[in-house]
Parts: sequence; C-alpha cells; structure tokens
Amino acid sequence: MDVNQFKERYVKKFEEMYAFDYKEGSIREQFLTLGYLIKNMYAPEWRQTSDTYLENKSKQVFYFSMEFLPGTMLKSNLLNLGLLDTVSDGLKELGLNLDEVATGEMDPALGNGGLGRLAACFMDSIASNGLAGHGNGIRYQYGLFKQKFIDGNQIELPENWLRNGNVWEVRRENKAVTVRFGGHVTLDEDENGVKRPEYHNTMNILAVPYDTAQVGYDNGVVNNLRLWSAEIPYGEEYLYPTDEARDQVKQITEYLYPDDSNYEGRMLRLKQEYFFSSAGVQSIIRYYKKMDLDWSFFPDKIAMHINDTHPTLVIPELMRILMDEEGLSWEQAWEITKKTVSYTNHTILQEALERWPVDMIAQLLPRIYQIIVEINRRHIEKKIPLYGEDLTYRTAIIDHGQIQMANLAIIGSHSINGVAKLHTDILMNQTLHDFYLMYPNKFNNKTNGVTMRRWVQISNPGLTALLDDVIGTKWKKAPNELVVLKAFANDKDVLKRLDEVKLNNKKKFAKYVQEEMGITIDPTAIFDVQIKRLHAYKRQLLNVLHILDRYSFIKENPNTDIPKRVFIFGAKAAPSYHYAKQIIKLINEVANMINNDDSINDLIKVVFVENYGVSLAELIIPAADISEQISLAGKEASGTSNMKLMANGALTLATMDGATVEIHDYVGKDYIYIFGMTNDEVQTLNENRTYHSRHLYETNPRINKVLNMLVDGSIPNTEEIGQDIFDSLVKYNDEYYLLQDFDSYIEAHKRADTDFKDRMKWNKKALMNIANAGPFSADYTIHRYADEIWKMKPGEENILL
Ligand code: 26V
Repeated sequence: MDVNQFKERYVKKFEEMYAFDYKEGSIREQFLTLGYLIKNMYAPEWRQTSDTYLENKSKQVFYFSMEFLPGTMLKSNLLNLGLLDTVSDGLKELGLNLDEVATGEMDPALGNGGLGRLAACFMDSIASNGLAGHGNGIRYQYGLFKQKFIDGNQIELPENWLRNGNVWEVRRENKAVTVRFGGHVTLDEDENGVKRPEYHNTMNILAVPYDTAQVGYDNGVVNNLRLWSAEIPYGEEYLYPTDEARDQVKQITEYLYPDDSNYEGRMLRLKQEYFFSSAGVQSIIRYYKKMDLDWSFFPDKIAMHINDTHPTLVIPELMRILMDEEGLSWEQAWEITKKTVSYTNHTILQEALERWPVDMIAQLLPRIYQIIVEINRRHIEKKIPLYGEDLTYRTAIIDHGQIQMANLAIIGSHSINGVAKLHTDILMNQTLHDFYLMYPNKFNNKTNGVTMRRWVQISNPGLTALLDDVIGTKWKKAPNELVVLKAFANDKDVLKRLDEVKLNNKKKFAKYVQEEMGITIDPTAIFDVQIKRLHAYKRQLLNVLHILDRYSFIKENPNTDIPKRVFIFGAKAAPSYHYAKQIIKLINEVANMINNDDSINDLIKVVFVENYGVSLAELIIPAADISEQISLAGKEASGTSNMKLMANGALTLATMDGATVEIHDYVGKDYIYIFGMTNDEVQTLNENRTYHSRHLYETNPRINKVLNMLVDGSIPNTEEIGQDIFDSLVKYNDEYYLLQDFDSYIEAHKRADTDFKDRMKWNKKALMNIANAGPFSADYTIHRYADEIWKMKPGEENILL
C-alpha cells in the first residue's frame, strides 16, 4: 500500500464510520478510523495464520498469564506491518499527525509490573520469531488503578479502560466455554464400572473469549492473545435473579489484583485463577480434537506455559478433562500433563509465593481438590523410597492445611526456569534446593529479554534513525548486530549525533514535565531514572537518602561544580502496602522541598511522575542518562527496565542483582557503575547476624546527618512518616541493608558526576551500552524457550533467527 492508497482508504473509512468530513474528526474518531482500517488489513493474515497452523498440525504454545501489559498497539501494529512511515506520511498529507492520533488510544494496564510486561514482550517476540504461540489471560474490566497524588499521597482511582470500547479485540461468543464452581461432586460408577464424577449444585459461569491479534514483525504471522470475560450462561439468567447474584458473576473478571508481591488469600482471586486456567485448557482441548490425533500425541502438538504459579490449576484441570471427560487413565493423563506444562518462577520473596488454604480449594473446586490430593499422595508414595521421608515431605504439595502452588507447578510440569542466572542459581541452591535434588533436569535458566521493537524502534525513533544510518538495518531482525556499533566508540561524529538524539529525547520529556507538572527541568542535566514498582527491596529509599545527602552538600557548598541532576521516579505502591505508600509521600515531599529551594541553583530537581505505566515508560526511557537498579543483591529476580534503559544508552548504576549481573558481564566494568554488597556478602551478613544498623547510624557522620533529616523537621509535612521510615532503618535494623550499601552508593554517584562532565567520555559509555544490549532482546529469550522448553521450531516461511 502506498501513501496515496492509504489516504484514500482512510478518508473512505472515516466517512463510512462517521458520515461527515474527516477534517472535522476528533482525535478519538481519527484513532478509531485508523484502528479499524489497520485491523481490516491484518485480518486476512490473522485468519490465514490460524488456518495454516491447523492444516500443518503445527506445535503450538499457549502462554498462560494472569497479566498482560501490552501498551498501546497502534504504532506497534503499524511497525510490524511495515506501515509506520506510509501511514505517518499519509496522515501528514491529510493534515493530521500520527503522534496526535496515537493519543486517542487507551493503554491497557492489565498487569502490575515486570511479570505482565514480560508476557507482552514475549507475545511480540513469539509472533516476530514466526512461532505458533498464543496468550491466554483475563480481560479485566478495570486495569491496575490509576494513580493520583494528593498532598503527596498516592490515591487510587478505577481504571475504566474499556469505557470507549476497544478497537483491537474481537468478541468470539461462539467459542465460549463453561467454567464450574462450587457444589459437590460424587464419583459414580458407569455401566462399565468406571468411576465418573457427577457434579451437583454447581455455579456455572460462561467464559467468553475476546481475541486480539499479535502481529509478527515483517513476517506475515498473526497470532492470538485470548482474554476471557465472565458472563451468565445463556438461558440461565433466572438462576441469578438479584443484583447481588449477578454481581458475583461479573466480579470474577472485574478487577486486576493490584498486588505485586504481598499475597493475600482471597476467594475472588482464586476464582480468577481457575476461571482463566480452565477456560484456556477447555478451548485448547476442543482445538486439539479438530486435529483428530491420538491423545498420546498431545504433548507433541501443544505446550502450555504458566507464567508464575497463578495459572497452576492448569495442571489438575488438564488431568480432570483427560480423565473425566476423555476417559484416559490416571497414568496416561499424568504423562501427558507433565510433558505439556512448563513453569517460570518470577520471585523468591516468601510473601509472594502462593499458598491456598485447603478448605478454600475444597469448597470452590471440589473435583480439582480431589485430583490435587491424589497427585500429592502419589508423589509422596513414589519419592519416599528414593529420597527418604524428610526431603519428600518438604516437597509435599499439601502442607499445614495449605496447597503450595509452586510445589504443584514443579511436580506437574517438565520444566521450571528462573528469569536470570543469579535468580536460577538461588532457586537451585536455596529456595527450591529440595526439588533440585529430586529433579535436577527440570531446572533451567531463561534470562528475561525485552522487545527492541517497542523499546527502541517505536519509543526512540531518533536513535533508530542513527543506528540505521551508522550500522545499517540488520539489527532490527538480529539485535546482536548492535555490536557493530562498537567500531564507532571513538568516532567523534557518531558520538556527537548520539548526544543530540539523547538531548532531543530529554527535551521531549522536559516538555511533558513542564506541561503536566509545572516543573522546569534543564535538558542538559543528568537524567537519573528509577522506574519500577515501589517495594522495600527495590530500595527507592536509598535513592532518596542519596538525594538528601547531595542536597545538604550543595546547601553547604553552593559553588560546587557538580553537574545538575534530575531525579526521576515512576512507581505505584500496592494500595494495602503501607510502608511503600509512606515512601511515596516522602519522595513527593522531598521533591517539593528541593524543587522550591532557590538557593541551590537548580543543581537538583526531583520529578515523581503520576501514574507510571507502559506509555510513560516509552517517554522516560529514551531520555534517561542513568538507570538505577539498586535492589538488595539476591532480591530482584531479573528486572527488565534495566535492559530497556541500557538499549537506549543509559548507564546502569547498580548492585550485582538479577539480570544486571549479566548486563555487567556483557558491557564490561568500565561502562557500568557497580556498588554495594554481592549476593554472597549479603548471605554472609545474614548468617553472621552481625549487622547493627544503629551502629552505622551512630558512627557514620554522613548517614547520621541524612537520617536525622527524616525526623528533625527538615522536610516539611513528614512528621508522621519520617519517624516510621527512620525507625525502619535504625530501630528495626534496616531489613534491606540500605545503610550498609550507603557509602559505596554515594561513591558510585560521584564517579558518574565526574564522567558526565566529559561529554565524549560519557557518550562513548552510552554507545557501549547500546552496542551490548542485543543479547537482552526477547527474540533470543523466546528462541531459547522454544528450543529448550517448548520443543518448537519457527514455521519455514518465517525464519528469523
Ligand atoms: C504476586 C501476586 C500475588 C497476588 C496478587 C497479584 C500478584 C501479582 C504478582 C505477583 C508476583 C509478581 C512477581 C513478579 O512480578 N516478579 C517480577 O518478574 C519480572 C519478570 O520476570 C522480573 O523482571 C522481576 O525482577 C520480578 O520481580
């Protein structure tokens, strides 16, 4: 399609939809026109892809995830269809502007953070690698809460993202399935003496799928993301005569749980987990039957991947259907299930490991409960002779009246992986060591990755154009080609152009900050960025302590020649996470104090953006100079903002944690600022029990001074929270060792200050980061999942790697 054809089609589509002149259209109408037009364009390939998979009986992977955070899809669809320039030029000729039209789209916040965004990067890479793979999740009516700051406090508002409809989705009512809850189950013998479950008094919920195309990059592949919505089954409305009864159904897919780590046992959450697991498995089984193959081939044609333990009920659900509905024996069903399912662990935080009370599962899912009990019984019976009682019981699925979801996921699958080398090592040697002894071959590492299409090509067109010009365009399909850029590490012209690209991105963000927040920031300052969920282990507070230290230094040395810094934060706290919300309030009050202090010559500014999410990340990341990855070593499973920031030329200032360890190994020590304890050092300190944070507070004058600022009235409006935060660090012995790492953190920042003053030196470091970001492309991560876990190959017609 050329520019003229596009223009013609756009105008025609607009006038069909709205029956007035396209020039009169609102942004929203322009967006919808474009959205429907694009959907029309990929529709044939969408259908074709699915037909081809069925015809070829291709192996397909289904990625089960409670969360997907895809971001807006207009530009990503255009990019992947190869239409970005055509459409952008065409709109311009029509007197419209693609960037403006793009603001008409809502950003679906159907996830909390890293885990949901990873799922979205994976969907993009699966399609772009030419693999047959689909997502399976929940179509929440309300996404993650919208964050507002009122007097510096986080306020949560509902995120009604579907208010104006959703162009990209297709409701597929004829593919709906029924999910059963509650009641009780009896095992009755049929005429052949086989025990069949009979369900009594169940609540039946209709699961209706909404499909969204996942367009591959320049390869004609269009996969599917299927999100399920709960409805009252047709003809059963009479069973739900009251508003309350109807609400119970609606509620199942109403809200995303806004919790990134603190696990709360809630019936509704359990319903959600079973709802989309069951619906997904049922629709896969129905599909498999179309292939008309023996059940024994099931694992050769289907892989089911569970993103964390939230979809673990896929395991007993698959067992249930194979046995109860398809008549397979336990042994046959178990072999198939194990070979089909694989599991990724995303956290070692104890409070985030899922456990469900036995009573809840028994009551809500009586048949599933029976199957879990039997899986557990057989596991114990089989393993005791091999591993003894102690170890075996430590791996039990049911323990102290609770179902351990991770244990069920490991026992019922053929693969468990961590998301970065260090994380996988910790799983094997500590957290899941008993399982590692039992199943050494199930364990493997798959370091996370990010899609360079969204995180470089779409969000950073300036850098993309520079790369295309300097190293050619091969990196777009083979991100490791970015290493070619190293040859230009000392090329003054390239370094200067890189500097200009960064400056432009910083200006664009500065404009946003001016317009939305009324804060003036200098685009030539260092933009120092920490963007991630607010959590104690991620140590945003350490960042604040550094800001306070720097602030008091400047107050005492007003003529210092350190470069200007803008500290940028983006973070949501779980609504029930009191301490995290106190840190938000603190950051906002510190920002207020510093931004309004005329005596410091604008040497520091603090910007805490409201409602951080995918769209804001796309604005902030290209503008970053420093990437803060400062979690306590051993706590951050991987991190993925570290990869996005690196690929956009930010220098990482970090502890040796998560995938940052691998970033360090690729980029080399001269191009990264590492500080703080290593995981081994943290372990030793834990074991020795010799850490006394109060001692550091009393003996380290710098720490003393900064901590006193929290309680001596230096920071306005922090009387209540200042003392609590102070106590967490001094009275309660500083669980995440901020004070232990404080000095080396400050030193790392000083090195960055010095380097930044030498522009060419800094730009060279930025260039080396971009050049070494290729290995963190999700395309490679997905290639390894496909090869080593799912045992899949890309379709011949779309080989990418
Ligand atoms: C737990 C729960 C508990 C119930 C309520 C909802 C909810 C939502 C999420 C979680 C666990 C979140 C685990 C997680 O997001 N881990 C992050 O995964 C990223 C992708 O692998 C990784 O980069 C981050 O380091 C890791 O923290």
